[in-house]
Amino acid sequence: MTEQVRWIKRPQGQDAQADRSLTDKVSAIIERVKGEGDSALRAFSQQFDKVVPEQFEVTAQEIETALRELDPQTRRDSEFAIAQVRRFAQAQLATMQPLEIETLPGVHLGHRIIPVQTVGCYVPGGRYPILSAPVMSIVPATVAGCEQIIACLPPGAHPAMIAVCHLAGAHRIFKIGGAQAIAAMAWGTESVPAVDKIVGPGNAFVNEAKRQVFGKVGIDALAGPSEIFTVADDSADPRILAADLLAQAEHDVHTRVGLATTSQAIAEGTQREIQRQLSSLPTAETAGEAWRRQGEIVVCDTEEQLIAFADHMATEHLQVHTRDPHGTAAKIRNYGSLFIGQNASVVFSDKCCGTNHTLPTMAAARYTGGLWVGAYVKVCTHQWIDDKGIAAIAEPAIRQSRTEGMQGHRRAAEIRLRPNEVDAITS
Ligand code: HSO
Ligand code: ZN
Repeated sequence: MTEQVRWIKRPQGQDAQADRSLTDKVSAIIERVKGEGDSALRAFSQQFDKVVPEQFEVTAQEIETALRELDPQTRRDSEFAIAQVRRFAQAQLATMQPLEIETLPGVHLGHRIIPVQTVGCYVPGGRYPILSAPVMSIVPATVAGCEQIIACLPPGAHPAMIAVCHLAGAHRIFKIGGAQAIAAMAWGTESVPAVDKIVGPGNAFVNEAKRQVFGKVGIDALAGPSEIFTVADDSADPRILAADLLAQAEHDVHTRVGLATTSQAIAEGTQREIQRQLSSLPTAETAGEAWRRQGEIVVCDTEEQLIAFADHMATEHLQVHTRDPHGTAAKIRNYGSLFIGQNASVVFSDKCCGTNHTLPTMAAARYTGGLWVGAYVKVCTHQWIDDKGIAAIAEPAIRQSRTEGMQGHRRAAEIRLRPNEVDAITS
């Protein structure tokens, strides 16, 4: 694929290999929290956050203060985002229906949609106090009907983040950050209840901790740095392409931003626009470095090549700026979320249009979509079989068990077929 295209700007290549010692550092943190509970949390809080909260759980009083200090317009904007995310999650949940079906005479199969009982939402600190982050992990949990939703955020997080965790519907909020927060939610401590599933993005420590506790608890996904890719034809506007690429580039110097276009003029125009816009962007230090390291622009000959390139990238956010964006979009299969047409900027999903902004990165879009209400429920099957059904399925089950040498299984099936001969079959 990549041989067929012309590169206007290539990324510098993947960032340096992950720090191998990270695995060991994180497993040491998890083991200590698992063994020592709150006292380990206090030690790690001191070590990493340089502060030890008097108590880890945010009190009702603190929530009240955070709400009082929240700027009223900021509160309304967060409530708007919460309402949109809730509305879309409710509609998505409505597509998940229980099922009852008789697949053979007397063989009744089905499934139920059951909420995960307890979820832990990790809310990252980081460069910006991203108020939509708690909305994206907490609101779908409330829609799914999870009984207990807890949120953990670093002790240094802005109080507005606490206020939004509360507004989004968290039942309990804890001032614990990093790998120690993940360990606490996975194993439980004196203060923190153990949860069934942990969701939400975080830094490299948080990610590695989620990887290590997977199995003890469920996790949503492993989040890497943000990514944006746009496919465009000659109808696109380089000023808008550049603005969207730089918007995501300001997240982090590791953000991966790219453009594939069938137009040489759009490619060159976008490159010029990026430099022009960087000169006045207040976050240019980060965005410019991300562009320098990871930015890429390629020119393709045909729309088919554009589509193949997009599928190859399997990017977190994929924007489509072509004359027939719906037609182009329909042909693409690998993306975390798709932004169809010039109006659909990633920023709207990032903040408030209602789709979830927690999306697969690092080409995970080949095998999964993003965080959604479905991640907070389990689709659990059941079956019931009446006498007619036994006639349909017992013989194949008995033969299969015998073939496999599983005589216990053979008996269990056979006593259903000949209930009057239970003693004989089982001796
Ligand atoms: N683009 C980020 C989410 C976000 N950006 C929120 C700004 N606010 C997720 O990839
Ligand atoms: Zn963003």
